[in-house]
Amino acid sequence: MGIIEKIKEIEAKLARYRAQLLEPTAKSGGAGTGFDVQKSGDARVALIGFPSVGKSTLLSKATHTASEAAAYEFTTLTAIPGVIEYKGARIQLLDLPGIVEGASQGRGRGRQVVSTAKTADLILIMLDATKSEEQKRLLELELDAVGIRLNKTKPDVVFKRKTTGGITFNTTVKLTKTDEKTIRTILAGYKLHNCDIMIREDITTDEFIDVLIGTRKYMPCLYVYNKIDSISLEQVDKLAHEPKTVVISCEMDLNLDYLIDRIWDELSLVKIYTKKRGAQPDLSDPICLRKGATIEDVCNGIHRSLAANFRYGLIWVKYGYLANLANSLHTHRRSAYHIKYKTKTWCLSLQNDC
Ligand SMILES: Nc1nc2c(ncn2[C@@H]2O[C@H](COP(=O)(O)OP(=O)(O)OP(=O)(O)O)[C@@H](O)[C@H]2O)c(=O)[nH]1
Ligand SMILES: [Mg+2]
Repeated sequence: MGIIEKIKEIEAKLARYRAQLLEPTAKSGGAGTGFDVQKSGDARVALIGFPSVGKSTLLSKATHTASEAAAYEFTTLTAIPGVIEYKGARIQLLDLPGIVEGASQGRGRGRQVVSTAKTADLILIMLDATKSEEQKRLLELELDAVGIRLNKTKPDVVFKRKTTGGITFNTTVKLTKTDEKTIRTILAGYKLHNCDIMIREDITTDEFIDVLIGTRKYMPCLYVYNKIDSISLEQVDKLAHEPKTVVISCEMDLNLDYLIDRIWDELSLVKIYTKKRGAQPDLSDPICLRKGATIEDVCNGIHRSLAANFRYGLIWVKYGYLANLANSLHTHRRSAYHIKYKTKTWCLSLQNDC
């Protein structure tokens, strides 16, 4: 075996060991169960951060729920839910205990905190603007360790296990960060000798292992720097220009409205109003669903039994939203639709073609 092959083999092994290292072990408390908080409202947002960054202060400011805030660390010991009411939607904001380095391995209540974070639709990583940049990387590592991938999309890889036939390997793009040999070595390491693989994105070796393991959660995240009242204007300006970042001061009420705006944008909620024939819709009572929701989801949002009996419906859409809607309609297997143009709104007529 040439030196290059040897290096590739070691790289594959390294990637596999890295993934194993991050898997929960029996000793570190198993998979970990989250705090028992009932989901309510249209979406859940979880606050993650080191102790004393101001998570509870934010919950108390942004919602009607009071969560004890104090200058000492670990003030909050359990999950405390509050509700943000915004644009007719109810967003559940979850205050969680502060986590420490090693949380994912079971330190403090870390495992419980990160398991609860997994149940959210959006993660707010709260940081203290007066502390070093290192805190951001450390928190990301903790979440990474429990399989949460922040602001990333699932790698575009099709992986199918088979019982016979060996390995078929195809790519539609040129792989620059890994290669077929490394991937085959990894498959052998996981004792996978029969499977179909189609790679449609320039992935890394670690991302390929994520696909193999299959339990990764890809979640949107906003980085929130609090306590900007205590740093210089230049520093605030620098932080504010980082991607997916909002700078705030809970104590001085700075930028909190903008934070809620950004939370709304990140959640990409879609509002749907129902109406009776010949009547105007009730605009104060929307059904809120995540982007990409299907007609089936809308039916389920009204009543469980509706989807099975759904025959046809009419939809009015604001002009610019038509493309999105048409995309989501495609995902409902029983919908055929045609589009009629009506003055300022589009009207879609939906039919169940079964
Ligand atoms: N200067 C400044 N201090 C703040 C701000 N927001 C919160 N604090 C202070 O930070 C301290 C910690 O606030 P908490 O809200 O208890 O922090 P936490 O993140 O909930 O802390 P744990 O529950 O221990 O994880 C308190 O003394 C707050 O008064 C802010 O915007 N500026
Ligand atoms: Mg707290």
